[in-house]
Amino acid sequence: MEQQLQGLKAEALEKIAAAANVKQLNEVRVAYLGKKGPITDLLKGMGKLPAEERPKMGALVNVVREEVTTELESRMAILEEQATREKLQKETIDITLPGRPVNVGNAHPLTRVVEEIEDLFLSMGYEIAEGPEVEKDYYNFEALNLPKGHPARDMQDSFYITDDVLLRTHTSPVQARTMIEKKGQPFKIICPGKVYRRDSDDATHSHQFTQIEGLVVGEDIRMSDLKGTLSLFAKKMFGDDREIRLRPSFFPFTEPSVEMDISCFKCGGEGCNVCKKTGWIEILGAGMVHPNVLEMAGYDSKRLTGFAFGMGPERIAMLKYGVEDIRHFYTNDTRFLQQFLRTEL
Ligand code: FA5
Repeated sequence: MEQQLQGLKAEALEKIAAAANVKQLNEVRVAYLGKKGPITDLLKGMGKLPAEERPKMGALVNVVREEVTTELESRMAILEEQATREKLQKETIDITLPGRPVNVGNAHPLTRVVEEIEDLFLSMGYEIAEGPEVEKDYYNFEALNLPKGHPARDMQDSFYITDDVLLRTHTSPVQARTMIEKKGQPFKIICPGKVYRRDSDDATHSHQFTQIEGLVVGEDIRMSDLKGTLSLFAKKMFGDDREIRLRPSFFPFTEPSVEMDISCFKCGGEGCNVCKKTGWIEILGAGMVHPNVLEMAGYDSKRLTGFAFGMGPERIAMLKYGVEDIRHFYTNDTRFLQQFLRTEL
């Protein structure tokens, strides 16, 4: 039996040395040391030996088993290291390969313009107000001094839902809503939002677009306050060199009413294709709040006055970034939108 044991040991050690990889070595382990292996068999067969031989043989089997195990473990360490090395070699990264571009989302250019304008007015103590896009005729027109049948309604043809409900044609209804909510108290708000008109779509007109309304009501609010505020706005959006010009205009809800132009940022006022050779670009409508509008919303127009303005961020974004067609903002063409990823706006 001792001879058989030594034979087994030699055989096992030979196979361990010959194992070329972890898998083969594990097969050797199972074959020689496993429950059904020959060494276990020998241990099981000990019962058949004479009692005096058992301790000697038992010790011998254990020594052989330990020797085989130790040899197996050290071979295993070598093979495992070899396997890791081979794997690493196979997995080397070619750092000269160009990386795959990752698509990074970004705020829409219109959102950026609106947020920039919001930031400016928030820094001057304005609050941001909101109003419904599906609006009552009363707030969209009547409360703004545009009774039914008023000819100025034609300038803002609307989408009617019923005779008295429509998609708002401008953000000005938020003027009336806010005044009613503020119950005769002074305040400063801007209101960005979507508006709708039955305009035919072209390069500068859309049936749905964005507006930002501004309204300040308080004691002793004057036209010079409006002019100063708008001048600051123009410089912030278009650069310190910009001048503004107020031209007389007409809105039923403001008196006097003006339209504001900025000096052309491309030619500086000399005349070019952007400003249609006039040196000026129209930006927004504004004026002093009409006393009727104040009174209808419960304000004492003798004590408090106000100014209001309404602008189209699309037009501002078009001027700021040189976008030649308003429809680019709505078609979600990534080739258009991606230009705003790369540019530091
Ligand atoms: C108004 O809507 C007034 N509510 C503005 C106002 C507010 C005046 C407060 C006085 C006091 P207007 O119709 O001009 O005014 O429109 C204002 C701006 O909206 C325009 O200067 C333009 O920038 C933009 N706009 C008007 N129609 C369209 C359109 N179809 N597509 C894109 N932008 C438009």
